[in-house]
This record gives sequence, structure tokens and C-alpha cells, in this order.
Amino acid sequence: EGVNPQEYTGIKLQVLEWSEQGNKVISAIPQLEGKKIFLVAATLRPETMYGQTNCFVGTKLEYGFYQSENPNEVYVVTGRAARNMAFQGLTPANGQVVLLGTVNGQAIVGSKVDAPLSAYSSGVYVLPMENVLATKGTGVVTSVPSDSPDDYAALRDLKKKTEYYGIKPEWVDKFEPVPVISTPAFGAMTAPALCEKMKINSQKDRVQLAEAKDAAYKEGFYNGTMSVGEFKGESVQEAKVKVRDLLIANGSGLAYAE
Ligand code: A2H
Repeated sequence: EGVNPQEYTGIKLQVLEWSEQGNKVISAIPQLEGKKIFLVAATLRPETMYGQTNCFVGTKLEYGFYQSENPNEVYVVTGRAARNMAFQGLTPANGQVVLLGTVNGQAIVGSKVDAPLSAYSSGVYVLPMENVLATKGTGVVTSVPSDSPDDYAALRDLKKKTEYYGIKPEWVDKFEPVPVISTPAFGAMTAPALCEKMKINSQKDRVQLAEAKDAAYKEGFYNGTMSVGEFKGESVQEAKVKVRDLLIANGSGLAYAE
């Protein structure tokens, strides 16, 4: 971790339908009754949210249900993130953390969530990813396989081996990457182009993925143009803050730093 704060955009993915396991967990927590529950993902690329195809959690991570600043809303994040949120106006009172219950990442896999701005407007699924760190962000990663090599590699692994990963084919089958940003170097979809060029075979190819992530981020930021959405035709540098502001203004995003 560096010395400068990292400014994320928190993306609020409302749970539309719980997995079987998730349903058992939430049914046993009376304080959750009647509340809107959101998985909150931390992203550095709010302008890519049009291309969300799923949401990733760590199967071995523990998540909490935390009362948010809004009495009707509960956030699902790691305990570490909740403690940070308590000093950023995202809990009922400054410094206060109100934990209503806990759930293991594995139990929420297969839940259906609403991904704000996504082309998949009827919802996307919560899926497992091997490299979700407990020490970064909220422990929830929203997946944009068109522009994130990590997300592309992980989603492709899942599509190839649904049984191995314990997921249903319908959670991944029709969720293909969608073009969001075009760049001179990588065309309509940066992550698939880079993964092919660098022969990245799976989410386990950590060294090449780190390199691809760097290349994708730089090319997208400096040379990318929006191909969809409210700011279509604008540069990524301009659109980044506008999409972030739009998400925050319509209540589906929040400012989160650590
Ligand atoms: B980014 P930094 Cl399109 N574990 O969002 C692993 N990865 C995590 C995480 C965690 N606990 N929390 C957040 N992240 C991911 C979009 C995106 C991201 C795109 C392209 C690149 C990219 C869609 N996923 O990140 O180490 C999140 O994925 C590469 C910079 O704090 C978040 O932004 O710099 C990014 O890593 C934060 O990484």
C-alpha cells in the first residue's frame, strides 16, 4: 500500500435474488428484513461500468452485512472496508460500525445482482474469483471483461469449467464482454486483445496478467474513447469523472477511499 490515498468509486450492486445458501443466511437475520441489500464493489474504472458482466467475490473471504448511512440500505463488504467506511459518512454515525450478520463468500455465489449502467440490465451473477484480496477495496470486485484482463481471464476460466468451479452454466453462458472503450492499440475490446496477444491462458498467469493490467490501464486512460453510454465519443480522461459523478448522483455509486 502506498502513502497516497486510493480514491475508489463504490458501485452498489443491489441483490435481486439470493442464492440458495445466501437465502438461508439472510432469512436467519431478522434485522435484514425489508432492507435493500447491496454488494459494494470498489473500482478505479467507473467509466467501464457499462460493460459489467458479473460480480466477483472471494470464496474464502468473510463478508459482513453492515447498516449503511441510509436506514433502508445495508452494505455487504469486508470488515476492513466497513471500518474505513465508518470515517467516510457511509455508516449511521461517524466512526460507528453496525454489523448485522456475516456471510461467507461461497454462500453468495449464484446470487443475482443489479449492476448499475450495465448492458446486462436484467441483472448479473455473483461468481468466484481466486485472486480477490481481503486487503484491498471492499473485497467485492465488479467484473468488466472487455477492459480488465484479470476479469476476462477469470470469467473465461469459469465458462470453460463450470462444474469444476461449482457454478451453473446459465450464470455465465450469455454474459459475453461488451465493447465500452476503443483504443488505437487494442481496438474495440482491450482485455481480450491483450490476453490473446500475451497468450494468457488463465487467472493463474499472475505475472503476465500484472503486465497486461498495466498496459490496459495506460492505453485506456491516455488513448481511449467511449464507445457507449452518456459520454459516447468523449475521451476516457473526460468521461471517467463524469460517469463517477453520474453514478453518485443517481444513488448507485459512492466515494470510497483507503
Ligand atoms: B478495477 P488497485 Cl475495467 N482484490 O475495476 C482484487 N482486485 C480488486 C479488489 C480486491 N479486493 N478490489 C478491487 N479490485 C480490482 C474495473 C477495472 C479495474 C477495470 C480495469 C482495471 C481495473 C473492473 N474490474 O483494475 O490495486 C478492481 O478492478 C486495475 C487497476 O487498488 C479495481 O478497479 O490499484 C482495482 O482492482 C483496484 O486495484
